[in-house]
Amino acid sequence: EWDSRKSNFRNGISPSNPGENLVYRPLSLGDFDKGFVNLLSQLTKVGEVSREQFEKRFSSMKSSNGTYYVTVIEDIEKGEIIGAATLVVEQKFIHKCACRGRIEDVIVSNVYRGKQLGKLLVEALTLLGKALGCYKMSLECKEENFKFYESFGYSPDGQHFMIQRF
Ligand code: 16G
Repeated sequence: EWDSRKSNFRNGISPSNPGENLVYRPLSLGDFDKGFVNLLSQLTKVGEVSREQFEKRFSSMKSSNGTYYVTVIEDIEKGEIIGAATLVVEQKFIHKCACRGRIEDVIVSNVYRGKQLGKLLVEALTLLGKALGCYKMSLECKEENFKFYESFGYSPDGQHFMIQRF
């Protein structure tokens, strides 16, 4: 749906044309067998995720209409998921019951780095969030990635994330 929207991609790369043998699309059920979960383990600890758990989470996300936009890049020659990123649209009461967009779990397989795919994922989801009417977009990242995200219009806002792990 967002493919057709006006975008500002450069270098010939776009959501509808992510590169040779590559397709950018929403996550689908079959992606369990295409290494989606495995790819996420390049981002953080994933642990054991069974097919059943994956399918349950997939349909739960899908049924919470308009909240989760999990997108993937597939290498169709290999039948492998090599990139992924998620837009979460969080509903608020503030800002006249607006929504806040969060970019989460951005990962490109290390074999496919340097092909502007991270840029593609982040730009596409940022445009999608904007098109969906989010009043702001945010993401968490390491300081070393600030430059990368700044190139898409993100900037530190003086607030710092505080976390508690369980
Ligand atoms: C990064 C990710 C975040 C992900 C977290 C996992 C981006 C922009 N940020 O902060 O979405 O959930 O790493 O790390 O992709 P954790 O396992 O330590 O929570």
